[in-house]
Amino acid sequence: MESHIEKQDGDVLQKSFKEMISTLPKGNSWGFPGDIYQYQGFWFSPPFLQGALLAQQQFQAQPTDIILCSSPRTGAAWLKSLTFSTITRTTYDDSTTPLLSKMPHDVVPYMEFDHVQFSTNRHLGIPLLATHLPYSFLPRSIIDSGCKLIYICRDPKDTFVSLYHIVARYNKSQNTQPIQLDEVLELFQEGVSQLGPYWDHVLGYWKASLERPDKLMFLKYEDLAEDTVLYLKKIAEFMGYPFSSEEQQQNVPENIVKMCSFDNLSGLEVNKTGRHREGYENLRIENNIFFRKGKPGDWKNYLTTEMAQRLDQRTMQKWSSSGLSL
Ligand code: PAP
Repeated sequence: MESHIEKQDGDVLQKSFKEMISTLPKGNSWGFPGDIYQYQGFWFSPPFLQGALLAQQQFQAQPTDIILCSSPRTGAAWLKSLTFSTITRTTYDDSTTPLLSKMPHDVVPYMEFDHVQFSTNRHLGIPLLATHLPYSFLPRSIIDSGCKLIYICRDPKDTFVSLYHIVARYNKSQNTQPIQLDEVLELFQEGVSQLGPYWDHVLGYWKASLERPDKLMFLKYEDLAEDTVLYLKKIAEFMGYPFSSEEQQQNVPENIVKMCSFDNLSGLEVNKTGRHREGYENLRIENNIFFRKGKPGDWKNYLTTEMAQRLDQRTMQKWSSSGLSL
């Protein structure tokens, strides 16, 4: 049980955190209750920023850890299920994998949210953890430990459309004001979105991947969708869990890809009717919200040509000198 002193320390921390965020620039939270705040170049909701600061103070990475990094809505759940299935392939099969009863975010928790703050459910012995933190926010121990990182990025147009949908659905479930696509597109372009500017989030990891390619693998959602088996083999190799030729002959990578496909995962009962963070009243969210279409290029169904061109221009402006293209 929490001691009196711990509770007092917690209250003091909470108070100093509240004082600290009251000094930060505030931004539009896309209809979520409360504001988002700009801290060291990125926008955060208060629980997220608090989790980030706690992670920086408390998280101790192990050299064997593998951290799955992403900005929101770029394919983290998919990457979690693929890497988890690869690492545990000799422990579980299609009929016993925890992915049948837990959604990917419950199988590989977010360091700054589910692991540090709630200290729950890190699978002992399974070295995977995830984060949405920008590269410059990663706890020092992650860099110092030399553990491996995998980053997944996505076409900004699809990232935006996916973000728009999850926020719209979440706001609807909370009966808050509906958001307008053109208004939030404007905010996204200006960088005002959870963990935005999106382009800067991607660039931080891209540059680090050029400096430390042995430690940071940079993936694109579109490439993964184009040839999932090929990229899964590269991921397995990078993580230090390569598929043997015997496993390849037995189609082990193909079977993992099938198990983790959008159609399969989104059709599982747990992902249709289960809830994420079930024990936490304000943060509880239906699992099915995380699975929408799972297709590259869906932006064409939502953005006008002019909207798409503006986003592409911003992408050019931000990335052209970095060598990164999609
Ligand atoms: P999060 O940041 O909210 O955790 P994340 O998992 O990174 O989201 O990305 C969600 C996107 O991945 C959604 O894209 P969409 O809105 O364009 O459809 C989601 O549908 C998609 N997704 C989830 N699981 C898979 C999968 N197994 N294969 C391909 N895409 C997937």
